[in-house]
Amino acid sequence: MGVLNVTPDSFSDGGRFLDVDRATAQALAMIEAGADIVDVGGESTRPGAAPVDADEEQRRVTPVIRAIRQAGRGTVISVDTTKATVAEAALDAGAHIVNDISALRFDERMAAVARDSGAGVVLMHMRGTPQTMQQEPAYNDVVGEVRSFLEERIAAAEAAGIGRAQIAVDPGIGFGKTVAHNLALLARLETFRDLGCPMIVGTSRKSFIGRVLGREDPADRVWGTAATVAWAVSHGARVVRVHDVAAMRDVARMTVALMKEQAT
Ligand code: HH2
Repeated sequence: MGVLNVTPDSFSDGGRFLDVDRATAQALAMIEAGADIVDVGGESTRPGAAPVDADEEQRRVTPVIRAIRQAGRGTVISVDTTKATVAEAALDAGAHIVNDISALRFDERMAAVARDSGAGVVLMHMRGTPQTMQQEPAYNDVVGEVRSFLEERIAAAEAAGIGRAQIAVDPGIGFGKTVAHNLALLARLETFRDLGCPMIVGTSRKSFIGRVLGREDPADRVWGTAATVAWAVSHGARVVRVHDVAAMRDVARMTVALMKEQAT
């Protein structure tokens, strides 16, 4: 899954793809580089980011989604949003998946949008909101608590009429977690794979990699990202959400080749 942030303030690619033509060109470049899914977001979720109103968010993402669809390569498109109106407009423009970092909690209409459209839904773990999530996050048992949260959100989605086959889960690396929490979650990824829904993992260029390696600039975190992608794929991730599609596709494919060999 290639990341495309149509925002002025995303931590890694903020401000680069605000213009529809540039965003579309980046989407096509990621598809060319082997992305199976393009994840289009119009609101930064980095810690402390300013919220964006629904009209503005919709104005950012829908033309880009439409343009990707018109390019006609059959690529799956996800929309990274917590807002039902944005999700509806995005699905209308041709998106297939709602990637909701709040796991259907921030907008009470979101579950109905997913149910009625039949779209795929990503349920991600986050503590608090992007504004508050990094204020001294604390857990007694981060792995157990994230697992329980995802179990509860799967049950809530199913109770709202969303089919099990529509659902994917994500432990939410970097969302209300310290470096130690992120490493613990990655070290126990099978726990979330065993929930029985496809697992997505998003580590790309995130600050815990910067902290482990002493890399301030997100662009210098690509090799650290590669280690986490190989790890995630070999521990059950079905989808990895990344900025550096060409490089990470090779990392993922090589890891899969080794996994197949190990299984024989
Ligand atoms: N991470 C980010 C945004 N959306 N969605 C899922 N499912 N999983 C993730 O780990 C995830 C996500 C944050 O990264 P990015 O989009 O690159 O930056 P920003 O939030 O600053 O726009």
